[in-house]
Amino acid sequence: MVVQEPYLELIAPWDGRRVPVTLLGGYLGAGKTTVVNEVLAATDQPIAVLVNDVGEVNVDASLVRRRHGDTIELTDGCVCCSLAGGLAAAFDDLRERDVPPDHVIVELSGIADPARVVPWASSPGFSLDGVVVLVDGDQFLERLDDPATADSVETQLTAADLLVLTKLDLASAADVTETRSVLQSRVPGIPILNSDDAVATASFVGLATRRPGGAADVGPANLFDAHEVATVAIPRPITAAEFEAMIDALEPTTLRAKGIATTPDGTRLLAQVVGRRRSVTVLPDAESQPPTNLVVITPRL
Ligand SMILES: Nc1nc2c(ncn2[C@@H]2O[C@H](COP(=O)(O)OP(=O)(O)O)[C@@H](O)[C@H]2O)c(=O)[nH]1
Ligand SMILES: [Mg+2]
Ligand SMILES: [Zn+2]
Repeated sequence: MVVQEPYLELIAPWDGRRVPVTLLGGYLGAGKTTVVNEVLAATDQPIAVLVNDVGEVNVDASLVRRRHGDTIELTDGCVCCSLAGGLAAAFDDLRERDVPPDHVIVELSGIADPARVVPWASSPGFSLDGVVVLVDGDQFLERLDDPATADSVETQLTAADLLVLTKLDLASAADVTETRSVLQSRVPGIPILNSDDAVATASFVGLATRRPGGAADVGPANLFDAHEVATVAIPRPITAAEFEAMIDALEPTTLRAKGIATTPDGTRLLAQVVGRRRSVTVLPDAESQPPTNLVVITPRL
């Protein structure tokens, strides 16, 4: 539906004020939730966060909520394709609030094409502040070389107003240099920041500079088709050794997996898998973290 501007003024809440929306994209495991938490930790402003996880369980939402009350979960589908209605409903909920948040950050699923979500961010009461796409400094080149993932990664780049390199502590200087030069040749003219600089300057929540012509061409929603999302039950309880063995046994082709387990003594363990990097760590505040199933994303063959 095309909404004419005068009509839009009439139905826009908050005295016509429009809340800026940042779309935060980037491939599976690029570091989106980590960056959201860093941004929230750096400000006292009321920021609403919409978190989209494609699995049946939204592990990220609980990891964000741990530090921030104002989190809306969008689970079991991707907001750019199957869950667009859920995203619209989330914006409707925000619009009904008497006091608007200062800013909305949408953590897109790792397989979402941000360009497809742009129209929602400009619905009445909201305006798109910018599309920030994270690039995993540790694994980007590998993902771009892999025919199973190259298209998804490249489509996301095209939608960006700002690119942010993450995981610089894991990447070699040579890889970072090459990643930057590949980005400059694939999507020329899009600024590239390092994640620590971007978070420090809060480039995310005050971007306010849409790239002219950015995210214009929206192709068919097909990134999702290239991925298989499975939910695997984690035995409750499970020992740390058993959980680690379960994570180690995941297929080598696994692109992303995550889940929260509980041990016989009630300790919560968080599994994080991004490609070849796999970790199981103890979650601090056990009480507030219910265990989940394991969400596993692999290429669809
Ligand atoms: N070493 C390192 N690990 C990171 C960094 N950013 C994220 N990670 C880890 O990468 C994994 C995926 O991060 P997450 O923020 O959940 O990525 P998302 O899937 O894009 O939301 C987690 O295990 C994070 O702890 C970073 O800058 N350095
Ligand atoms: Mg996340
Ligand atoms: Zn999608």
